Amino acid sequence: MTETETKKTISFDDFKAEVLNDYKVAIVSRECSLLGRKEVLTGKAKFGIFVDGKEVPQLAMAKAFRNGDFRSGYYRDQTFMMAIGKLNIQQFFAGLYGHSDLEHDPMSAGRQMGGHFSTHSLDENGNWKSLTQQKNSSADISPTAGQMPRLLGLAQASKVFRNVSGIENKTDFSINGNEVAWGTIGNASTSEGLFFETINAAGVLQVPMIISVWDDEYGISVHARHQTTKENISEILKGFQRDEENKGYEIIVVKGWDYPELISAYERASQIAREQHVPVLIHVHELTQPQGHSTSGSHERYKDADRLSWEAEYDCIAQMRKWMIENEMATSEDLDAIDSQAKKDVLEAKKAAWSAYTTPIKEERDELVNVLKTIAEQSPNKVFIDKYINDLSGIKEPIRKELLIAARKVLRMIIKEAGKSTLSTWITTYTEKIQPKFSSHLFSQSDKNVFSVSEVLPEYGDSNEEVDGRMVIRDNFDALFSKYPGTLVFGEDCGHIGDVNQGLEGMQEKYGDFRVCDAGIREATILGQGIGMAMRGLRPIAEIQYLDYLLYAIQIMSDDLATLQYRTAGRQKAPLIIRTRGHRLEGIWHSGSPMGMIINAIRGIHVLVPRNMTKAAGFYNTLLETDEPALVVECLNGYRLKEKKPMNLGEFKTPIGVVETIKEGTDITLVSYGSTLRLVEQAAKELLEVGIDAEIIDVQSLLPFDVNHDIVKSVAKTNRLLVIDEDVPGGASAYILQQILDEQNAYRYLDSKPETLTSKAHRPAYGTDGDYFSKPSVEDIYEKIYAIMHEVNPTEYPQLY
Ligand SMILES: Cc1ncc(C[n+]2csc(CCOP(=O)(O)OP(=O)(O)O)c2C)c(N)n1
Ligand SMILES: [Mg+2]
Repeated sequence: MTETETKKTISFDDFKAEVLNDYKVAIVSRECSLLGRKEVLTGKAKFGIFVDGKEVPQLAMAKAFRNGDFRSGYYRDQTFMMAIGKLNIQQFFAGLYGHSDLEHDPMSAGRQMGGHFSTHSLDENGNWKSLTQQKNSSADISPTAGQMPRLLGLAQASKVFRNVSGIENKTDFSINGNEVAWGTIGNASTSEGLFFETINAAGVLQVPMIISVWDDEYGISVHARHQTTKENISEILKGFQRDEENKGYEIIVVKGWDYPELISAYERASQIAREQHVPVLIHVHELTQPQGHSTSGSHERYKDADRLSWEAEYDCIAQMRKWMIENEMATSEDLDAIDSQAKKDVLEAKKAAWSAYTTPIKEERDELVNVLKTIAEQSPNKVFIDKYINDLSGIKEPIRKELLIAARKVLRMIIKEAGKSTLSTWITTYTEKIQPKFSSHLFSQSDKNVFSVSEVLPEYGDSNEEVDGRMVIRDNFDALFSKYPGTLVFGEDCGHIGDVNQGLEGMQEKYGDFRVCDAGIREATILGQGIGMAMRGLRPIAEIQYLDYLLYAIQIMSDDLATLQYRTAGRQKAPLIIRTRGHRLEGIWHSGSPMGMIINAIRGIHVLVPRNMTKAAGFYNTLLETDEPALVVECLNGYRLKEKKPMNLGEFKTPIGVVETIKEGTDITLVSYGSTLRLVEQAAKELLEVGIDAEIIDVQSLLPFDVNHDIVKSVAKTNRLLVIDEDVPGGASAYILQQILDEQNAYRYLDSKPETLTSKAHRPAYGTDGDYFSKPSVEDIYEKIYAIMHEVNPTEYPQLY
């Protein structure tokens, strides 16, 4: 053999080995899908959704995927995760069973149904790992196309890292912006608005993003003819194709069963995105679903015989196998051997996963049975307790719910017996141990959480000069941008003109348009940009121009950002700041204050409602020292109000979760926040004239709420409580009341009925009269308080009406 021939043989052998290995991954993954379905149908797992029919393109994607890259995909990507080495068979089954231990189900510790994938960006203490040393997958969410906005941000981070200098710890997050963000989405899910919004935004931003559309012609039972114009997503997106004159996308179409074509398509896509920062769409069509959509239902109900037989023939693994044999990569016998080995491996790992899942619970059951036996021995209720013992002991594979039901039911029977304290201790100890498995990490548990930052008061010089509030915000941002090079802000009108209220005036000139930039009108993907970039170590501030338009983004805030720490059991974070402005100003869409809706939709994100720009600036200063996401609502009518400008810009800090008493008083506690506070202050002043002395508390932070329970201390003094809020009746005021009465037990100190004063149930009408007749006015507040005091002392405060 000549030297070249030897080289050729070696490289052919290497290639062959790689192909065989790929085949093995595909087969193992397929076997997992088949056995996974059985596990659900036999009742061991609750729900299954698998990759079968889409294995081969995922092998190709995995080959092009490098360390530092990120995936933002959906529930079909099990083969990909296996191919990049981030999901093994046992973990696959642990996820299917819902094993609530991160060691076993590293994807979500059993919090997400199987098929929702992730990797660990954080160590057990919540600190960043070096993301450039590993392959990364952002944690999946179930809402179709919900992965798209985040994908945009993950890709944009590379662009920022390549173009902005001075970012700290940069190499842990990026090597010169060479990382690609890989999206996957089902064909039917491309019907969602979020898909089109993201496609457009990435084309504008020119970011290294590669979207694979796994096209199997269906979305559950609904055929492409109901989903996509021309039934062809790449065809209708052709206008996005870049050309000599215009930037745009590279669009690639490839058959999902053509292994060699897939490999070259993915290599090409990777190169284009990685080197040129050009987004790529890969339309992978002719894919199948051998077992149908999920374990709920069968596809024979909606696919005809022709389709089913085409699917059998064009099953991507069957085609890969055929290609391997035709090209002498392997004989049919070789492949059969791989198949049968895979079956054995999967079965074994499945058993191990089941045993790991059930063993600790069985041990806990045995422990409880022993406790119950001891109690039964001394109890007049022995026969009844024995029944519980027998039932519990007879459960072959118990779950924790069954343990607690038995224990809690028995506790009721022995409430007056000696064994009671043993059992109640067992129940509380057990619950304390188990509850965190289901409830931890809604917020950061690291040492950088919001409670780790102490208050720093603003410092003022000798001058009493006051400036427009927007200047306090602007100059504070200036200080922050120079202090933290990884900080960037983007939103509608944020860049060139420095936001609609000039709070960012001059910042783009100073810090460049990668850090202070305009965005298209597309709130959901502005949010997504923020989430993705925050997940890659940057400190984005996503600006939503008006609070009223946050609704476009709230789905992503609720489904993605708010759940991120929780759904990864603390292994991913996105410390994103969302800046917006709201509360009363003018008209139906520039005066809303739907805070009740917001706080209830986004538990997992802090919600801060500063009454002026100094307080707002202080929140930004605090947040940038923490690792948590938060929404800051600036007062829309506060930018032109005068405030003294602090000297320690960028340094003073408003504490989070702490209320502030802004006027002391003895007769009634008034609780409010934001723009309404100014009216409350005015009403309180006028009430002093008739001898009513109210105490005013600024909530400042709706989530978390008054962690020191200061409001109840005030109520203990005044014995009366009124919550004033410009949200709808039963909105944020109901939440505030629940916190004060229920959490803080303020009912014990009340001598009058606790009340709320809110806006009308409709949206606020336009104009000054519209505001007066829609939102609480100074007179409304005055009279409400007066009426409460009238009831207390009718002689002193005769009825007004
Ligand atoms: C917003 C939203 N609506 C509905 C669903 C229920 N759902 C789950 S998967 C699915 C079909 C998705 O089809 P496709 O995008 O083609 O992906 P495939 O399952 O075919 O891979 C639907 C309607 C959902 N998860 N999210
Ligand atoms: Mg589909």
